[in-house]
Amino acid sequence: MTSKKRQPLLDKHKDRSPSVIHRRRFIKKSTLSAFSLALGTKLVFGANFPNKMLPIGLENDHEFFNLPGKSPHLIVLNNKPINAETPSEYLDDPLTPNELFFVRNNGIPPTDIDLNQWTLTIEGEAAQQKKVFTLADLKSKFKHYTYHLTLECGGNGRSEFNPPAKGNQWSTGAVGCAAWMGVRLKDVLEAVGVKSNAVYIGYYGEDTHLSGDPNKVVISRGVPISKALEEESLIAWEMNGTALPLLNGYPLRLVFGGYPASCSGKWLSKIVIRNKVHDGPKMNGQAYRVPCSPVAPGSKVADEDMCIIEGMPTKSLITYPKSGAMLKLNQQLPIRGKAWTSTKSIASVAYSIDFGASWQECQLEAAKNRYAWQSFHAKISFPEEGYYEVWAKATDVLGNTQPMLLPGWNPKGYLNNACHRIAIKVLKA
Ligand SMILES: Nc1nc2c(c(=O)[nH]1)N[C@H]1C(S)=C(S)[C@@H](COP(=O)(O)O)O[C@H]1N2
Ligand SMILES: [Mo]
Repeated sequence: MTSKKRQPLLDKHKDRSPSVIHRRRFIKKSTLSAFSLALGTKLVFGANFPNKMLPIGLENDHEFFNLPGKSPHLIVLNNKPINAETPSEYLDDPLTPNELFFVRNNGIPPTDIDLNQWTLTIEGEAAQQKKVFTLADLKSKFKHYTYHLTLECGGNGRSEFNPPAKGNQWSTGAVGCAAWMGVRLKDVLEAVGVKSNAVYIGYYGEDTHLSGDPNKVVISRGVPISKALEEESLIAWEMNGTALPLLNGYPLRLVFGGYPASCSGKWLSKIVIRNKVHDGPKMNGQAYRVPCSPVAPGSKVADEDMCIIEGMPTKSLITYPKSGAMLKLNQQLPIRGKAWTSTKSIASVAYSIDFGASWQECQLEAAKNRYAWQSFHAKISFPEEGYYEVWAKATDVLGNTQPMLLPGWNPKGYLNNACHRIAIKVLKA
């Protein structure tokens, strides 16, 4: 395992003070000139630069690593289990290609998969009956649907937490949007029969626990029955027109746009319809939960004060250019990106080149369907040569927007929807 982890921005300062995320102070002149020296150029709008942050022009590049069926451009954070994220500049396509789609495994994917033997069992206290479907049954008995659905790991952006949160140190790339094809979960559940006391569904997959113990369940999460019955909630076997990659759940998985991707069970073999909140591994304790009320950074929070994450927050990512791009003062910089929300849709995306002192609107495209990400773009002119950062901020139709710095600290490092930023150097014309 030779992949180098990306340096979290805030950790470099080893400053554990909670004031870091609550207050912005102006940075010192001496710090400013040190930054300018290291960058080899002037930090324009440096006076607006948030205290305790490092210009991203000073970040290190990552090394490449190879995964089966995956692009060498993915950044591998761990290879047992496999966890790999997509650099922001590789999320520029309207739909994320399969080989660039992030991977978040908690265990070991199944091997020797026989499509003729694969079955999906539906059962549970709130199921009218137990039913077993073959893949052929699912494909022939139900109508097929395709939706563009954004999947984002609940821990995406964890690397910016301070104090740090344990777990994969995702930077910005545990997200992607693909065209998923399969059958509606709703149609399958209704064919089995959902009792009126149904509260939740839970999934089981065919991956193996890291311990190798065949009786240990790797992860078994789920969603409220209302989410399960939404039109866009799929049992999918195709991603962007071809079979799911093995690492993304081949041959069958759940896909719930808008919810933490941990709900979208891979290598799917069983769904339980529960008469209470599902209680499989990683539904309880601290996993995929955040404090029910905000806590001070670094707090210990009792399990009973933690609440299950449901909708993911409104967020955006700049996907072009790559951070560190250079241009001349007489040129305009085209920028592009994606914005997504678990509410209805994104209403606007704005960019700033002066650390949030002022914002300009981007052009925004409509979503293909609910939970699909939306593309945005703009053309930027810069007032003088030097170092800049371009920041992007999305706002959804309900008015939910993104904070510039890490929002509510939580023990496991979930739900970071802080604005994304890229470094730009403007040279003499
Ligand atoms: N069976 C199974 N399903 C799983 C997981 C897993 O480890 N095993 N990981 C979950 C988590 S935490 C995430 S973020 C998503 C990642 O989906 P992807 O690897 O296709 O990007 O799958 C979810 N479904
Ligand atoms: Mo996840």
